[in-house]
Amino acid sequence: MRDQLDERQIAQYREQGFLIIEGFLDAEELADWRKQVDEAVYERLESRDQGLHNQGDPDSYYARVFTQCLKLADTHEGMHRLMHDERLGRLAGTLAGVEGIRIWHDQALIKPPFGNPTAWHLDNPYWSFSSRDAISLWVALDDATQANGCMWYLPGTHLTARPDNAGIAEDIAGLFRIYPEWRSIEPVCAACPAGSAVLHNGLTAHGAGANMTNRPRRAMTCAYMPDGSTFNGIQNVLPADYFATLSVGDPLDDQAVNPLIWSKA
Ligand SMILES: O=C(O)CCC(=O)C(=O)O
Ligand SMILES: [Fe+2]
Repeated sequence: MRDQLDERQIAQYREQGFLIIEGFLDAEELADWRKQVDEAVYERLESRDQGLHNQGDPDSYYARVFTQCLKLADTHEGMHRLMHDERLGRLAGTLAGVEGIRIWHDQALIKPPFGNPTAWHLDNPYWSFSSRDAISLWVALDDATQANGCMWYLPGTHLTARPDNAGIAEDIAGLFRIYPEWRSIEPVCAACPAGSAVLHNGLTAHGAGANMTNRPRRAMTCAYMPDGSTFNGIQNVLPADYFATLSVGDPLDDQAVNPLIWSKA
């Protein structure tokens, strides 16, 4: 795993709000990630539990943006091993410049053959904590190309983003009605070979194109919360029984729900 960062990469991440690391996984690691993700996604979609995936109505527009399976580390041993790797936490924490990293949620995002584009959006405003230092890891399990729906970023938007967001809806450009000043920023394509990692700040505007090919575009992602983050009142993926115990301002430090996978100290 190419998890060592140099100063240039850290500076680039802080300035642009995203960073591509090609060759992040070696061939053996990539084969392992593909196997665990394929298995965990298959299991999740087969299970009777309709929560934590978006394929309830597989013909809906959103189900055709990607097959989304959340929190696979909670139900699949191989995914638990991959997602709890301290090296991922250190990488995310070093880029974000924070003292500790907790998992917010992992999610497999598989854009199906001929899949819809992923509308421009921000991530952090969906979540149950508000932080300018949230960070996500997006690992390409297939070559991510302009043909099959690679990620695109609006560099620097993490510095001016507000809590306002647009949903991942049919209107790919809804975000630009909220942030018209971002229309003049040139989008950057994050095409990358399988095994690459792309990291982005939870407030960096991003989206992905349609999949024009007849093969899936698989990605495994994990969203991270800086240790010390507090509850903002939004439920998002918090379990209902835990959510019911929380008041705004409480630290989100439950090890079972948001495991600390790396700490600087
Ligand atoms: O994979 C995609 O199409 C979108 C990914 C995304 O929005 C994310 O990882 O935050
Ligand atoms: Fe996103």
